[in-house]
Amino acid sequence: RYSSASTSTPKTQTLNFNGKSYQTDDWYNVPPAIESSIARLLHTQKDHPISITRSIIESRFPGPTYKYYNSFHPVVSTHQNFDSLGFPLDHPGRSKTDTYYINKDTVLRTHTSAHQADVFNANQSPGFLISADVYRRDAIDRTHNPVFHQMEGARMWDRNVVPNGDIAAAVWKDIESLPKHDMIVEDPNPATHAERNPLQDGAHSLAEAQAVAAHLKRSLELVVVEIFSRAKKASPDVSDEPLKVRWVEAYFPFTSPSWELEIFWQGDWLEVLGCGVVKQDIMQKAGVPSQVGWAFGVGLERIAMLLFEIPDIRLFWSQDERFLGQFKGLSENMDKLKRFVPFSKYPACYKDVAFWLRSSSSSAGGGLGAAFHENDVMEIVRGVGGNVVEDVTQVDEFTHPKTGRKSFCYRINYRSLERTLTNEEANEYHEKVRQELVDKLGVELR
Ligand code: FA5
Ligand code: MG
Repeated sequence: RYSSASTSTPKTQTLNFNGKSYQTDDWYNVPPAIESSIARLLHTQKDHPISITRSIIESRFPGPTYKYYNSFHPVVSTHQNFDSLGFPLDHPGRSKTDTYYINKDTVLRTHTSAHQADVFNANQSPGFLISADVYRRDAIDRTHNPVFHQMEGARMWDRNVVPNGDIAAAVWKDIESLPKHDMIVEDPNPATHAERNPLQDGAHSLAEAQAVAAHLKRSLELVVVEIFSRAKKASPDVSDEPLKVRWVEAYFPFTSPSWELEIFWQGDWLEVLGCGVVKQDIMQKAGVPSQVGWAFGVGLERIAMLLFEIPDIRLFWSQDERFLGQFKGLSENMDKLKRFVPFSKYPACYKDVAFWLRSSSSSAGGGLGAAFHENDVMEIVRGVGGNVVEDVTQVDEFTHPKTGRKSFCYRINYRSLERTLTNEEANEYHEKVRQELVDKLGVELR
């Protein structure tokens, strides 16, 4: 699939995705394990829990009001992923430490919002859902994976089409046709807050923002109700801890006001989605200035974990029959959902690595490109260990009182989901990690 542009110094390559070729440059940072995930398409894989979760959420947003898009390719332009959404040029999300680049203008999408503007522009239905794989250089733990799936949802009302141009009235009328629910939801804040969660002055009246927010929140709460009633049916024997759900104020460059929805799960608040009232300049730039509405982006793994009680996000990538076999036939028979029964965990193997930073990268802003970023450690560990790494945590940080040099210690938990790792194997992985930390980050091992 690769063809080197130059045989002597294969610095740039031509990569082909989705019938188009791309020339890599020195922004290219996609490791093979990540690139090979592109072909997996878990969200459309029959009987896969991610795909089942997608269908259940879709059932809460019926056609023809909502149109579904499930086959957008993950290679997108930086314009789609960032500019069309109003990300400032210096936004940290654009950096190589956070995002996988093919070249300076092309990325693996970091969120399904990358397709918002195009679908707004196509203007084929008042609402839509986009489900897709997304890619981020991120921490590694049981709820974070560098490849995961999101569903984007949006609903618009057209100022030129609603009776008397009254968006608020039209939205409240649509709220009335949504089911009610009796789930308790913490939502202590008013719809807007002058500093933290501002109304888009000049674009929407307060009444409009409140109506759109109410429709958005009710629609998403109904998703939670749907998921939990199914989860409960799937494991009736399990203790019924009362469901705790809350709305939290949030910030996104492309919505205002904005919120995140959190669900209390296994002793902690788990963020499942971000959402808000779409900024009017996004609609303007997308060529649909008279549309007003909301958008959300939900993490499908997070919802699937709640639905099936799947304890570790890496399991979704398992090809093991003990995993996949538990979901066979469910696509055709969604009422037969069963809680996931964990197969026994193989033993954990913890290894620490401690190192000094190059002196130039210890101080903030020390040398262009030299700044130390934790995601680079994560990426090296992931590149070496792949799914054999369960998590990576920083256990120590130290600044030498005299020299000002910084040192860090990370603890890596090596544990396979499919077999017992021998200590020799874990050592082999760990030795490679140590070597790459030196080679790629220039650290000095302690
Ligand atoms: C976004 O990605 C926004 N695009 C969401 C949005 C859409 C806001 C439309 C407003 C309007 P965020 O980075 O918070 O937001 O991610 C959304 C969800 O993806 C999170 O709530 C979480 O459920 C999931 N998620 C984020 N990072 C990971 C990860 N590394 N692994 C698994 N799930 C993740
Ligand atoms: Mg978030």
